[in-house]
Amino acid sequence: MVSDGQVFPVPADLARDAHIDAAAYDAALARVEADPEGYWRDIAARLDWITPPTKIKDVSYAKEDFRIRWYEDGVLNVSANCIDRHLPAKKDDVALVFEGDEPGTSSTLTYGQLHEEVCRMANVLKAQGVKKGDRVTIYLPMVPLAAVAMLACARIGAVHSVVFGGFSPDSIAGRIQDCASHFVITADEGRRGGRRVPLKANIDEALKHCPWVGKVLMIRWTGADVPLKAGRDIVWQDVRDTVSADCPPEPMNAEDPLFILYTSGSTGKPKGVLHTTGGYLAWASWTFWAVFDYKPGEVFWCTADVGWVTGHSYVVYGPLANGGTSLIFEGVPNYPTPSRFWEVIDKHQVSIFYTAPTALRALMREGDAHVTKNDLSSLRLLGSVGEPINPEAWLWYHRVVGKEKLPIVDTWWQTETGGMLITPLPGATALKPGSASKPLPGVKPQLVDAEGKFLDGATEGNLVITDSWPGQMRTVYGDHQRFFETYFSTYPGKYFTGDGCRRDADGYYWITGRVDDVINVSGHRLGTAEIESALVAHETVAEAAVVGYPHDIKGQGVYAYVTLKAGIEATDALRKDLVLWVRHEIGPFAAPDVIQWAPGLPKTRSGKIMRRILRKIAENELGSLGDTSTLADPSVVDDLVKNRAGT
Ligand code: 6R9
Repeated sequence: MVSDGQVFPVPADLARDAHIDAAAYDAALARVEADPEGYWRDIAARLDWITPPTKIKDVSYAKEDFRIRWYEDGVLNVSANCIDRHLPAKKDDVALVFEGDEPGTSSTLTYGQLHEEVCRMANVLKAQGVKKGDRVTIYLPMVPLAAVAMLACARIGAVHSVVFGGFSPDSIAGRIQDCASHFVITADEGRRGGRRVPLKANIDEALKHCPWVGKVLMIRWTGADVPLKAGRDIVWQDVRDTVSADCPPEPMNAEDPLFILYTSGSTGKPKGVLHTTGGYLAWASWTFWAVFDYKPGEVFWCTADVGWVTGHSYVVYGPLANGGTSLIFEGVPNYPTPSRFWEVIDKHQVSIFYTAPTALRALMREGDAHVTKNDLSSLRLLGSVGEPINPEAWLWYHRVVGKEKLPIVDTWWQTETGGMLITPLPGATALKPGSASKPLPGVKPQLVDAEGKFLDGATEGNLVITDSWPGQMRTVYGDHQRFFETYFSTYPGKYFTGDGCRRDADGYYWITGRVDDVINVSGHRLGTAEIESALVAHETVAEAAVVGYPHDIKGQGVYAYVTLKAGIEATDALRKDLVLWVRHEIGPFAAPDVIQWAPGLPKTRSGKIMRRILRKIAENELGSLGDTSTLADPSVVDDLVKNRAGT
C-alpha cells in the first residue's frame, strides 16, 4: 500500500482550538470504559429533553432477548431540538443557505424563518389528516423545503421516508407500498445540472400502483405546468398561508420512530432502515460537533442528497441540532463547469466541506486550475464519506483543495449506523491517506474471520461491531426478523457491517469494501440482486448476474452478464435497450456500465451462480479464477473469458 508509511500529524493550531484534542480523546476512551452510563448520559445531555432519560442503555444482541433501546424513558421532539431551542437567541442566524443549480440563484433561511415554514407545513399535514406514527413519503429535489418537510414530519411525530429524487416510479411505488404511506410530499420538478427532473410525473406514475395514497402535497419549484389530480393534489403555495404559523411540537418518546430510509442489501428488496428519536438525534448531534469540530457561525457544506443517510444526518439533523449553518446545494459538481464546488465555497465562505471520493476523482481529472483559481481561504476542514477514498484522491484533496494544511476526516459509517463510527477527530488523530483511522469513543469494532473468530493485532477480516451506540438502527420496518437475520446471525452476538477491513500495526482501520453482494457505485449503494431482478423483468432476458468491477471515477461500475431467451438475437440495440430498461426500472445511477452476453452462467451442480468467478472475469483477473471443477459445466467459463467485454 503506497501510503502506509505516510502520516499527517494534527496541526498544532487546530489541536489547540479543537473541541476534542488527543488528551480529550484518550480521556473519553477511558471514561466510556469506566463509566459507560455516565458517558452516554452526557451524549444525550446535548439535547433538550422534555423529560430527560433515566434509563440509558438496554441492549442485547443475543437471539433470545434481542433488543436495542437507548434513553427509553426520555421524551423530546426532534424539530424542537433543531429549531425552537435556538430561539429567540438565533432568530436571525442563518440555518440554511441555499445554492441553486444555476449560478446566481441563492437564498437563506434564518432560524426564525425555518420555524415558521416548518410550523406551517406541519399544520398543513395535520389539516390533511396526517397523525403521529403515520408514514409520509418525501420525494423532493435538494432544496430547503426538503429539510422543512422532514422537520415538519418530526414536529408532529409522523415518520418520514425520503426517497432520493433519482429513483424511478417503480422504485418509489415499492417504497410507498412497503411502509404503507398514505401521504406524499413532492415538487413539480427538480433541477440538476441544467436539466429538469420530472418529480411530479414520476409520482403520478408511481401512484398508479398505490391507490390508497389519498393526498399529494406538491411544492411549486420550477413552475412547470404539471397536471393536478382534483381531490388528491394540494399545492403548498396555495395552502401555506391558510394555516397558523405556530405548531406546538409533539412530545415523543426517545424510542418512537423518526424516519425510515430504504437501503440496498445483498438479497431481496431494499430494506426500510428504521431510526428512532432520541438515540439517533443524540448521535447525529454529537458526531457533527465532534468530528467536524463545528464552531458557531461557521458555514458547513455536505454535498450529499437528503435522499441518502448522509443528507439526513449531516445536511439536516446534525447541523441544525447544533444551531449551525448548513448549505443545501441543488446542483452537481461539474455544472456549469468543474469549478462549481470551489466557486460555491468562496461565494458562501464555507468553513467545512464534506463530499464523496467519486466527486473528487471526477474533479481531479479536470485539472488543478479549476480549483486553484479560487481563493478557498475560508476552508478549515475537509471530509470524505460514502466509499473508500483511494490515497491518490486523498492526497490530491489534501494538496490542491487543502493547500497541504487542512485535515481530512475520512468518515466510515452506514445507513444502519445513523452517524459516523470510525473516523479521525481533526484535533486528535494523525491522518493516514486512505484510512478511516480509529473508532469514536464507545464504538467497538473488531475484525473476524469467516467463522467469527476475533483476529488480533495487524490483520484483515470482516468488520463487526460488538456493542451498540445510540444511533444504531432499531429494526427493518415491518420485518424485525429480517433485521436480526441480516445483521446479527452471521456472527452471533455481533453486528455485522458487510464490510471487509484491514487493521494496521497502529490500530488504524482501512475499509476494503463490501464483502457481500452490495456494490458502491459513485457512493450510491446498490444491491446486485435488485439490478438482476430488473434485468430479468425484461421480456428478452432469461437470466442475469451482476457484479461490481473497479471503475476509475465511480469506484465501482456495474457489470452485467445476461443470458437471453432462446431465439433472441444479441444486438447492440438490445444492449442499449437493456441499459435504458434498468434506468427506467430503478434509476439512472443503477444503469449497467457493461453488459456481456452470456450463453451460460457458471453454476455449481446445485444451481448456485458462482459469483466469485464472475467477479474475477469482470475485474480482468483471469489468472486467478480459482477452482472451476465444481461447476456443472466448466466450459461456460471459457466462453465468458473469451468474450469478456472491455472495461
Ligand atoms: C454513510 C454511507 C455504507 C457503505 C459502507 C461502506 C461504504 C461509507 C466509507 C465507506 C470506506 C468510508 N463506506 N463510508 N467505505 N470508507 N469512509 O455511505 O452510508 O449509503 O449506507 O453506505 O458505504 O462499504 O458499508 P451507505
